[in-house]
Amino acid sequence: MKTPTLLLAALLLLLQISGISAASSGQTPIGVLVTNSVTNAPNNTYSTYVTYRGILIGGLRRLQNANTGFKFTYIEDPNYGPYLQSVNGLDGCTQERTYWELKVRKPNGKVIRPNVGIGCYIPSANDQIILNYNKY
Ligand code: B12
Repeated sequence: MKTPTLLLAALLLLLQISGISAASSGQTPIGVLVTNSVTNAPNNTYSTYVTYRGILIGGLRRLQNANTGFKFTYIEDPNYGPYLQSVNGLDGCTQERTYWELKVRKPNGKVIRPNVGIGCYIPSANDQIILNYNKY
């Protein structure tokens, strides 16, 4: 092999190794944005991560444990798993028909509304998780 070819091969190997270690280091960074469509209270933003292919609730727990001021509670639903009940002390309420809606702003800017909850959603790198207090 000629020197430039060797250099290119070495570079490709290095990139592959760093890619593998990024995946197995198990840190998928995500943002968390807390919004309120009912009272228009100020937004709060946080950063955390989920482990490789980890579920959202793991990242929310990590954020809570890091004492960033973020806190949440959930109720275990027998069929669908964890139902997000409160964020930062504000509870969803059946009588008032309020709940914490889960949305995600993808890195391309598109906002989706996952058809699963915090126990099933697997964030992608640089997802912005939107927890929005809303009415139904
Ligand atoms: C009504 C309803 C809601 C209402 C429930 C409030 C209420 N008091 O009625 C509201 C609007 C709050 C709601 C919210 C959400 N929902 Co919903 N909901 C339904 C729906 C249409 C009917 C449920 C029902 O009343 N069943 C009859 C009663 C008698 O049975 P039940 O077991 O007591 O029902 C309770 C659970 O279903 C629970 N619940 C409702 N949605 C969800 C979602 C999750 C993740 C969990 C853990 C529990 C849960 O609330 C019901 C009332 O207490 C179902 C679809 C369907 N046709 O079944 C979707 C459904 C259950 N919801 C779904 C989803 C994805 C959500 C959201 C995550 C959407 C979002 N992206 O924000 C959020 C939950 C976010 C959170 N806070 O964790 C999915 C769950 C799929 C899954 N495998 O996780 C379903 C199946 C619809 C779908 N897209 O396929 N939902």
